[in-house]
Parts: sequence; structure tokens; C-alpha cells
Amino acid sequence: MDQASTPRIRTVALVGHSGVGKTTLAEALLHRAGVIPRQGRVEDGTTVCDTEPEEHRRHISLSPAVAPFPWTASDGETYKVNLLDCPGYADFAGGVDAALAVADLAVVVVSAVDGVEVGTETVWQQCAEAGIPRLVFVTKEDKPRADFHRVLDQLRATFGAGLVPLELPLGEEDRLRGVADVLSDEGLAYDADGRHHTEALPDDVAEEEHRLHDEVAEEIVSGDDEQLERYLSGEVPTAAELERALVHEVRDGLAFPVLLGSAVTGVGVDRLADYLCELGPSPADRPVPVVVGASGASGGTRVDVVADPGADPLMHVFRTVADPFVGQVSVFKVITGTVRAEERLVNGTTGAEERLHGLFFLRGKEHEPTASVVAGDIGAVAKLAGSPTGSTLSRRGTPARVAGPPPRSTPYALALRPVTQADDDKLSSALQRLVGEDPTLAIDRSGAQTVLRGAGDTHLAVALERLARKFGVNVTTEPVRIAYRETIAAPAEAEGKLKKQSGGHGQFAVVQLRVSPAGPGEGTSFVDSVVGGAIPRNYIPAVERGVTEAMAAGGPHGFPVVDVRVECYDGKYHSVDSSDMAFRTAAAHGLREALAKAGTVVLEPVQRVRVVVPGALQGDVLGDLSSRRGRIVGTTALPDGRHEIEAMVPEGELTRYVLDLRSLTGGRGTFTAEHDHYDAIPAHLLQRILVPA
Ligand SMILES: Nc1nc2c(ncn2[C@@H]2O[C@H](COP(=O)(O)OP(=O)(O)OP(=O)(O)O)[C@@H](O)[C@H]2O)c(=O)[nH]1
Ligand SMILES: [Mg+2]
Repeated sequence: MDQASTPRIRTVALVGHSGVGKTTLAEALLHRAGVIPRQGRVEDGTTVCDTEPEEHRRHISLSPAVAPFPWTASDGETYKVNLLDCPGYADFAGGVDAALAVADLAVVVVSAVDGVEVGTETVWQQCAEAGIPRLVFVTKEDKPRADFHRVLDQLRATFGAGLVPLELPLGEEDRLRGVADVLSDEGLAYDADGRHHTEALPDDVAEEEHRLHDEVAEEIVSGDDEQLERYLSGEVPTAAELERALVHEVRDGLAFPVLLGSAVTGVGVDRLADYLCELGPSPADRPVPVVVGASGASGGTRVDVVADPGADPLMHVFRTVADPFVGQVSVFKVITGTVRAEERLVNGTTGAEERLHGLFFLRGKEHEPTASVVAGDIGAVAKLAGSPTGSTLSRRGTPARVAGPPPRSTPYALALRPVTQADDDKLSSALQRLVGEDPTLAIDRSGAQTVLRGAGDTHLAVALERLARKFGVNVTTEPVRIAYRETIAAPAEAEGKLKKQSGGHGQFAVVQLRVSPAGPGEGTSFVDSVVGGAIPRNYIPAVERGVTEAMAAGGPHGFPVVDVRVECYDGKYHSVDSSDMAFRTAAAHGLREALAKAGTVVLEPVQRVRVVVPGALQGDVLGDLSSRRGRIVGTTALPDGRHEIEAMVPEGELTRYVLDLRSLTGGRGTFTAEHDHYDAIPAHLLQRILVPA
């Protein structure tokens, strides 16, 4: 593929609800642009963008795939379009974040049959938060029950002002044969290979098209002062003039053109490519905020960097792939300057130098070598030593950092059990590489368990399949154990005694302990109130150690002991047979005795949960939280009509909450949860959590 110039690059993220047709649309664009001889199918696992077996098995995309193609648009210019085909499934929303962080335009793909879905709303919100200009492509117009008008109404009802339909369908469902161009008032009929020719508008469309043309023209000129003035003086703007005005409104996020077609029949696909090039911003139109002047993770000054191929190189790694052949591949965007093969650049956070061995362009899993990658373009390089996703590389002495997308929460977790010793030996480095490839995963420890955290059950299932396939590590999973704790509700005293004196070097130690409840969250404390040398000073640390170890080892129910004040107020020793070990052991005995006497209460961790849902679903969510022993703290109406519910819910009731909330709210509910405090677990539930000894 020829080297493109920065102003002619268009980096476009395809986003939308799962199964809406993004990967198929990418395939249709690549085929129409002539970079692939045949159009693959998702069902056959033959598309350019769905490359992994895990994707083929599920017929869904799991991570953002890069697929560039050259396009000569109707303005006669040749562009390079970098498609970023994003996953639609909720668990993989992190992949959308990563793509939106480097895209200059998003195409929100909507099905002409299913209309606006929850995934459509989610990506629209993501684009709005990332400040990304948007087009809408209504696809699947060839399918039964396709209804463009219904979908357009839904789009306007859901997303408000700014939706500008530039096309109307000529026929729909199996009678789809083309589109009416609303700016030029022409009919465009398509033949079998996705090429169109103009024709007069058929009567059944003409009247509506003219009405829509006027509506759209008015909407477009109202966003452009100069055009508005001429329009009000009775001048009719040409299609080209309207398109020119639209360019700015799209770039400023004021207008969202709506196009239509079918990725299977090819109707409208070439027009989409034209509009991506003619209406979409180039990288030079969208300066990138960069923090410069400070090596390391903090400090520095924020500047907006404009993509300039002549400037010093600055590149940002937005994706990392563990490739079976070349090892680790880092996919990057050149923020400014031109990155050349064999260049040496420095990681702005770690200060480490990286040598760029061999650059290439990625298309799905295909690699196309290149000597350089210019400002605004997307390239890839293998074997960077220490620059994971999110890293920024620049010339030595000019450290810089590009802020990546905000980290996502990981509400779903599983504990991993390696199948064999070999698996166990490889586990931790394999997990590091897995997380390196997918930064929306997190590794954690809960007691002795190794825990993998992510967005949901599919996310973790895919991660474990990759762990086995890519890194050769097999594991089984089990639920993450909840970190229960124990404490006492009443004071007690007990003696801890160790006496083994049957000739030779014996062992002797006696401690008198008093335990009393401390306040919630106060932790444990040890007080030495021994007087008169009943226990020599040098043995007191051993007593304290014995007490602390016994509390960590667990109370009568086997859970670590918290919020207890332990006082050692007396004891006995033997000048020969006493030792640190003897007092440690006696102290541990004594503490267990005292806890058993006092009686312990099992505490469960309680999380502060904030759930955001559409108002209509608030009641269901409140009821569900109460059924999880949740205590509602409050509810707040949000400006966008949604409601935030705050509640305290035992952690043990939330292990599958991300999945349950998704099904309860049809995917429209989101939540965050953080540890807040411990609370006594109700007696009737104690049996359920006790691990059989
Ligand atoms: N008839 C018809 N089917 C389509 C069209 N576009 C996609 N499909 C079918 O819709 C299904 C889903 O298509 P995908 O391209 O995988 O959808 P996606 O948006 O990439 O899905 P995710 O990767 O899960 O987000 C496949 O069976 C496609 O064959 C279209 O324009 N017309
Ligand atoms: Mg897909």
C-alpha cells in the first residue's frame, strides 16, 4: 500500500451493538476497494478482521482489528482509510475505548431491522465522552423487516439533534436496489459488484426526497453563517457547497450524517467510503493532548500536538498482540513526525530506549513491511522490549505521554487452578503477557488464590482460551473466596501454657491474655501490661508474635481475626526451658482459648455499590438489591434522565452481579463497587459460608 500523506489519512472506528454488521461492513469496504479478491463471511471465519479462533468459534469480534484500504473518493483525491473494526459485545468495551483513543472519526453502525439497541447507546455515549465526530451507517437494508424510516425516527428520539440523513433507500428488504442522494437529488442504482450508476428518482421516492433535501439543506446551512446568509437571500446551495459546510459541522460534532446500505449486497458501501474521506477529519484536524517535558508517570505540561510529518517523531502504542510467529506486536499511531525503521525512541514513562526493528502495516493478521509511518497513520512493530499498551515513545530528551482511555472496572472474577505443575510454573508470566495483550484484565490474589478479573464471564472465558492456546497454560477455575473475617463481641481471659519438661532441654511458657472488642475497622492491637518481670521483657515480642500469627491463622471459624485488643497481663517463665518459641506457642494457644471463650462473630465484607440505570428500571434494580441483603443508601436523578442508586451490599451477594444486572436491565445498567466496611453475617447464613474443615 502506498505511503499516504497526513491530510489524506482517515482513521475510522466501526462501532455499534454486537452482531449489527461491523466486521461484515469492513469486509465489504475492503472488497469494494479491491484489497481483497473475495468478501469473507463471519459465519465461515473468513473475514479479514476476525482473525482469532476464539472469534471464529463465537462469531463475534473480541478486539479492535486494523484494516487499511486506499480509496479514490468522488472528489478525485486518493485517501488511506484505516478501519478499526471494534468488538460490540459488552465485555469487550475496553477494545472500543482503545480504538476511540486513536480514531479521528467513528461510524456508528445500526441495523435497519433492529434499530437503536443498547450497544448503540453505549457506543454513542463512549464517542461523546471521547469527543469523537460520528457518522451513522444503517446496514442490513437487504434483510426482511428492514425499515430505514423507523430507524431514523429512533435515532432522532434517542440521540436528539444533529442527525442528518444524506440518503433514502431505493427499495428495501429483498427489493433494495440503491439509494437516493439527498444532497444531489439523484437516484443511485447498484449492480451486483457494488458499483452504482445514476438514474432519475422514482416517483415513489421523489416527493419525500425533495422534502428531505430542503430539510437537510436548512439544517446544514443553519450551522454555517456564510451559507445561511446566502440561503436567506434566496440562493440555493449546491450539493458540493452543502457538503463543504457539513465537513465542519461533522468535525465539530454538531452534525451526524446518516447513510444506509447493505454490507452483503454492497449497496451504499462505496458511498460510505466516499463520505469517510470527504466528511471525515484528517489527523491534522484533530490535535492530540500530550503531556511533555517530564519523564515518569507524573508531572509535565499538557500541550495539543498537531500531526505534522516533519516534526520529531512521537508515537503511541494503543494495542499489543501476542503473535504466534513474530512474538509481541505493538500497534501504534504516529501522533506527529515520521517514524522510521531502525529508529531509536525513548519510552516517556519508563525512560527505556526502544529500537524499532522493522515496521509494518497490519491488515487483520497480514503484515505489510514499510520503511516509515507518517504522522496520523497507524503502524505496527514487533518485539518492543518494554512498551506495553498505553506507552508513548519519542526522541531522547523530549519525554512525552499520551493519556490513554480511563481504566475500566473489573467486576467479574474467577480463581485459577493450574492443571499441572508445569502449568503452575508458567502461570504468572503467562498471565502477565495475557494482561499485556488485554489491559482490561487484571490479576489479583485473594488469600492463596490467583484471581483473574475482567468485565464478565465471556471476557474471562476468552482469556482462559487464549491462555491455553497462546501461552500453553491450562487452568480450571473456582469461585473467588470471599475474605470473611472474625471478631469478638465480648471480652474474655484465657491462659496459654506450654510445658514440656521431661528431662533434658524442656519447653516452658505461660501467658495470661485478656481479649476485648476494638471498634469496627480499628484492627488488632497488642498491649503488654505484665509487671514484676512475670515474663522477662525479651520474651514479650515473642508473645506478641504468637498472638499476631494466631489471629492471622484464623479464629474458631477459620477466618482471620480483626478488631480485637489483646492484653498480656501476666505469665510465668523458666530460666532454662523458656524461649522465644515457647512463648510464641503459648501465646498462640492462649489466644485461641480466649477467642473460643469470648465467642466470635463472622464478618463479611460489604461493598458500596453505585448503580446507574434508566429511570424506568429503578424499581427492579432496587428490588433486586434488597433481595441481595442490600441496604439502600440513596437514589439520585441524573441530568440525562438516568438514576443513580447507592447501596451497601455484602460482597458475597455480588459475585455474579455484573451478569445479573445486565440481564435485569437489558444491558442498560452499569455499576461500580468498592469495599466499604465489614459487618456481622446473619447467623442463618453462617453455615453456608463455613468451609468444611
Ligand atoms: N443480510 C445481511 N446480513 C448482514 C449484513 N451485515 C452483517 N450481516 C450478518 O450479521 C451477522 C453479524 O455480522 P458481524 O459483521 O459479525 O457483526 P459485528 O457487528 O461485527 O458483531 P460483533 O463483532 O459481535 O460486534 C453475520 O451473520 C453477518 O453475515 C448485511 O448488510 N445484510
Ligand atoms: Mg465484529
